[in-house]
Amino acid sequence: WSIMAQAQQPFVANMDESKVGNFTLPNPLQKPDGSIIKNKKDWEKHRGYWLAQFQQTMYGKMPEKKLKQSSQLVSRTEILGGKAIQYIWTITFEGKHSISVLGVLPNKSAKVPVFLGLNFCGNQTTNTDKRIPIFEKYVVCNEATQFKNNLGQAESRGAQASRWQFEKLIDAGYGSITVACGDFEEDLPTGYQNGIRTTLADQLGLKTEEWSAIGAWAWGLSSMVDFLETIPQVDAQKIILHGHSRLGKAALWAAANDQRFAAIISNESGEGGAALTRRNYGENLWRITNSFPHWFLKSYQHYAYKENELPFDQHILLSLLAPRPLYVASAMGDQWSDPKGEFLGAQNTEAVYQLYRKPGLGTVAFPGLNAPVGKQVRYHIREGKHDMTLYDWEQYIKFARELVK
Ligand code: GTR
Repeated sequence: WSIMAQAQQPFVANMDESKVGNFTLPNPLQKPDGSIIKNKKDWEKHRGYWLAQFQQTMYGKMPEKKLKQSSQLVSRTEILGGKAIQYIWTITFEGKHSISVLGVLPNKSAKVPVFLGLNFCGNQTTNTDKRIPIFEKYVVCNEATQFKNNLGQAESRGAQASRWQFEKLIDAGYGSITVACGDFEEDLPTGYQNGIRTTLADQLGLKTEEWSAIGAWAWGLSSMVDFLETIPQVDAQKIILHGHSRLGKAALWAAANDQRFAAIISNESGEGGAALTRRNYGENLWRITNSFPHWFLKSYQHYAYKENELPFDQHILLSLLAPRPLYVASAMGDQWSDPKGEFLGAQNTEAVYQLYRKPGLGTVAFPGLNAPVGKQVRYHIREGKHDMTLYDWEQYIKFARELVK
């Protein structure tokens, strides 16, 4: 069977652990000349090499220039019985591209740590408050009554509220900040045309094909840090970045490039996220680059069924987050994301975390259901489907309390 013939067959994901195949992971500490990095100083000199590999092969370049942002407070409203203030801001980059940011912060003047994450389907899906404008761009959600032709309807208010848990966060002393990923780039192959890769191409100094939708979302997350640094109620040293699924992939890429994120949570980010690409289980490189060609550089497709030739694997992306707290989570009912591959991605960061005298996962045994393992690098697999649930949030709040001080 040639690779071409294999790629032309209808895709059937391997879900059989005995058919995963053998592979050797690249060593994050090994330099191209074969020498091995032994301390954090040398790792810090070398990490740019790995970033460049991911930039050239997978997610594309990241713009280095900072843009001029102007922000406008659209509304400020007491919510949750006065416990919290809901903010809506419009941010405009270089006078050319505007986005809408939703913030829910405790109703007090002290600076608070915040959870920051992109949402899939518009800020109005996080909460039923009618003041939140309905997102008017293309979204991947399409449930019959809530969305029509991939556009949010009035019924979409609060449609994904369980993924946000604002009240839990407020009660625990955290704020929450979110933006729709589509405000930076709509999630479809032509999305770049009215996204920042096009509207800000001159200012950012990159051609659209030099980077990707995941790159654009990741850049958006970094631009949110620039913005949050200007908000007096936010402790910008304590931004906990989270992302579910494709937005988890973007969160990991953002935090690899931008060290200002204090901690990172990858919720079921799967293929192209926390899961090892060399494991043939669930979604694979061929499938993801065919279903979502805009997420990565075009050239990434060349590694389909040649994953062993990749210069890196996703454990190295996760290692680029060291020494910051990292939480990787899976769901039993989400085999498509390859839970074991996500676990191994997290586990194989150990060599780099140890350079900082930080424990990695500290176990090679795959844990049972709803039984988090690790400390600085943490992992759980919960029961249930592909989602971000109250159970997940309870673990993330605990993680933030213990490690983001
Ligand atoms: C799936 C995709 C996954 C994951 C997921 C999601 O269709 O195959 O890689 O990103 O979508 O974002 O929910």
